[in-house]
Amino acid sequence: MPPIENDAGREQIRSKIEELIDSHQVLVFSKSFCPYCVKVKELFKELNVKCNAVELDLMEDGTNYQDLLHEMTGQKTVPNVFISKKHIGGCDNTMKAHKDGDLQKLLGEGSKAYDYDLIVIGGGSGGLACSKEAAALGKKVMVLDYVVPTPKGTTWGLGGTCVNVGCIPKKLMHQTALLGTAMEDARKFGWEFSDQVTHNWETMRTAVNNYIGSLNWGYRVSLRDKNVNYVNAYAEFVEPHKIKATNKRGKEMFYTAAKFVLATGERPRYLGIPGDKEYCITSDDLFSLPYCPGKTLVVGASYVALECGGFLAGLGLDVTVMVRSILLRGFDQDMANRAGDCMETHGVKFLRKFVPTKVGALTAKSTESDEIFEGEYNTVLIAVGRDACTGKIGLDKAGVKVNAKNGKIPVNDEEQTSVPHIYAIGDILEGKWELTPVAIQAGKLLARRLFAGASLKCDYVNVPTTVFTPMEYGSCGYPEEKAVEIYGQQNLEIYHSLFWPLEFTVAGRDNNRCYAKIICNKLDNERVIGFHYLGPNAGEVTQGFGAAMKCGITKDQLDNTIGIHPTCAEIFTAMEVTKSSGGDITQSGC
Ligand code: FAD
Ligand code: NA7
Repeated sequence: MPPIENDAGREQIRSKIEELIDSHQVLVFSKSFCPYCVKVKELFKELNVKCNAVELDLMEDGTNYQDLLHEMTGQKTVPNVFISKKHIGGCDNTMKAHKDGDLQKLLGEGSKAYDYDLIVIGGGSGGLACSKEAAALGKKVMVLDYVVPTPKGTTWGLGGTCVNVGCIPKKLMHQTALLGTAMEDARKFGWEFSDQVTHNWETMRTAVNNYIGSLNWGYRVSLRDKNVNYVNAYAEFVEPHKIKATNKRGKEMFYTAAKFVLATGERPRYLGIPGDKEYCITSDDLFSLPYCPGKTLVVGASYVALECGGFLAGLGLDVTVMVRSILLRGFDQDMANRAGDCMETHGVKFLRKFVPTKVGALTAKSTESDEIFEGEYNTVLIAVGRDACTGKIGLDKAGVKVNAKNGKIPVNDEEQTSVPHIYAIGDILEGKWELTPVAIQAGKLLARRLFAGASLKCDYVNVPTTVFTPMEYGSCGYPEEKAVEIYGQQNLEIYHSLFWPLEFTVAGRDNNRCYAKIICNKLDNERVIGFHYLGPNAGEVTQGFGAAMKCGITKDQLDNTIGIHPTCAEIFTAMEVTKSSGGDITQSGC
């Protein structure tokens, strides 16, 4: 790298150095091979203090940085250490400051300059995990959580989407539907009960919401036990290190912190057509709906739509799903269509290639012709995607960059935003999974890196997931289309099989509807790069194979695994038919 040629270049580097110093409690300009630098970094590790090292030898313009540091501090050598914006010096000075107790004082003062070491905005899956972990590491932490009511006025307690209006009520209502199917099966197994079996929406809703209430309370208690200061208020930045918190009575408070984590999640999108906010509900309203939704139109075809449509039909309701284009965009399409077919078998109607144009009396238009559809429904449930809650939290005042197209926040592999002291996790991240365990893992690991000198990053690869449609679909790794795009059809071997769960045989249902598929990379020892399962208990089945894929399981290793009989999961230990062979995949016995 040539020396800096002009004043503009010099000023640019100076301001980068100043920004680094300002935004890190401990900053070490270092060289990766220097033993004195290693010693200093080790010291901070022992002190459990996050040390941010700038390795000058690994930077293209590292020499220029070193020259300017010389100019700014009078010190030419590395390590060149700053704590809470104060220049400490090199290795000897840092060790001496530690011995004299000055270092600890400075570290303390750094955080005392702010009200908190960490403020987390959003008390959902990611925010709660991160704030509790940071507090457990001895940091002073505040978490703010506030639910903006839906257009219908629905609101809920602490814990975010998953607990209140996502995974938890969804899975419990899915279970309610499965019990209905189980009751039908039960007659075939000899259970005798009156023909008059009905479902009571209010009883289910009350039971589910009581359970959610207990979880809300549990979260409050655990925040208190862990010394996290929880504030039920809406937070927005007013300065890079300062937020305004407005509670539901409109009272404003201001708080500052050295670091921030954004975990504000997403909220359902509306259609933007006449009547949508007035007449429609979203998943944010459904789980606490005071009345049974009755004849329902679900608009949208991704997993929230199919899961909700699936369990409503399972409760015996008349359900139609309006699909704009395809089912489960982003998922393996072969699997998505099979899951859709099973929904049809279980009574869900599909209205394909239509989009609504007006609600009240519902009108929709075809995406392919001039055809107009009109229908009457008791409830229209919109599930056409979710928007990141990043537009009204003052990110412009903090300088955080947002993708203007979708409101998502781009971060580096340490969940750091464009502003070094502000981090983001969970559903608001650009290009990452929108799943509770992912938000939790990212939040926990982030706190450990920030406050315990840890280095482990959240691994977003091979994340197992399950769609809880009436026939559940579990997957891990690549969808078939994506695998083909990346590796080429000729380099893949796909093994597949239909199967009939033993439990379904006596019940006499869903013969050869369940399906298993693995995608193997021929260039890499037939390593499994895609796992797909359509059948009962998909979450339970997929979890273990997710662990196996993390360990890099190959087809050979699957073949050498002895199955557990009689189960559904054992199908993966005995997959012989390749898709390319076109061989028969129907199953008739064990
Ligand atoms: P959230 O949990 O959404 O939490 C964000 C919190 O921040 C909310 O409480 C919000 O009100 C609050 N907030 C927002 N702005 C502010 C502000 N300015 N000030 C204060 N508070 C604010 N995931 C799974 O893993 N499995 C499933 O089965 C599953 N099912 C789902 C079903 C449905 C119907 C939906 C909608 C989602 C489902 N998810 C599922 C996804 C899962 O719920 C999310 O991935 C997860 O909740 C994301 O966590 P988060 O911390 O990013 O945000
Ligand atoms: P997704 O995954 O964003 O999918 C949105 C679905 O809605 C998809 O099927 C879209 O069809 C459809 N859509 C979008 N806009 C419209 C309009 N205007 N009319 C009709 N249909 C439309 O949303 P989800 O709510 O299922 O899930 C979002 C996240 O929440 C998910 O990742 C979970 O983590 C929780 P398309 O395929 O684009 O034609």
